[in-house]
Amino acid sequence: LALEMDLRQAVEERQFELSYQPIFDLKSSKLCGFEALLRWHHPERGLVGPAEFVPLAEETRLIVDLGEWVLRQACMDAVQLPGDLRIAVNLSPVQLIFGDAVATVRDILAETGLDPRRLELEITETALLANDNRNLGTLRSLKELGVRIVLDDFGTGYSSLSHLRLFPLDKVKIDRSFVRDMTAHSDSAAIVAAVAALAAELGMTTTAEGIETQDQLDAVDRAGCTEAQGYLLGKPQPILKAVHTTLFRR
Ligand code: G
Ligand code: G
Ligand code: MN
Ligand code: NA
Repeated sequence: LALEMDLRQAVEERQFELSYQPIFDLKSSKLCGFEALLRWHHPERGLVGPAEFVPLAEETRLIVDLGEWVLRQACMDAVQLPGDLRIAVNLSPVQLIFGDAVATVRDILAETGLDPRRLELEITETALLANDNRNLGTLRSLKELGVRIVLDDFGTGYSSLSHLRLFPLDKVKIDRSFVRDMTAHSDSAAIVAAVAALAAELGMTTTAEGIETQDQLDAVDRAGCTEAQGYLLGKPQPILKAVHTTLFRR
């Protein structure tokens, strides 16, 4: 309850910040863009990660307001970046169900002038399970705005291959648990290669998450993934730092 009150106040006082983690194209080794990751500067606890407060923000639906702030801030930051770079924003299923996601995204794109093709919305499979038909309609309307829809954390939880053809997805992010095991277990390598091939066959690209070693980077490249993200390639950082450390490496 104390945390809930803190969180309400934090949303009002905007005690949040976005961290940006770079995402690279595997073939060209070029920077594709950044994923925006939410951080809370708690007045007493210091920096708090989303795992500690996003579930509560979802329960209390504070995530609707907070998520709108994230989207606006990320789009404002994105327009400052070179025009070929994309920005990925995580959307909670609660935003899809209880927020007016389509109107919010449309308004923020208009407000910031960001080219919709540069915005990627990351959703998890929970969002596809909950309220199937309505969320399918919402995703279709979002796509009509010109943004890209990305399925996050694929392979965990309630993954279903049918989601890949049922929902209008542009990209699949392969969960880091598979990447972690790839170099030790050929099973995981086979799964990643199969998902990458299936996604490509269905007209989607793939991002391998959680790349921490050069061996893992080589393995996801061999497996045919399109993009890679992880501590080896760049940690989440404030926008200016993220841009400076990655743009100069391009
Ligand atoms: O950055 P970190 O590894 O702590 O993120 C942990 C989890 O929080 C990830 O699953 C990530 O998708 C989620 N997350 C990060 N930022 C946001 C956000 O802005 N909104 C939502 N809904 N989830 C986020
Ligand atoms: O679920 P989502 O993919 O949105 O989660 C992103 C989270 O993963 C971020 O909180 C980020 O801090 C974390 N992350 C990013 N790269 C790595 C990595 O190489 N290893 C691990 N363990 N976590 C990572
Ligand atoms: Mn994500
Ligand atoms: Na993920």
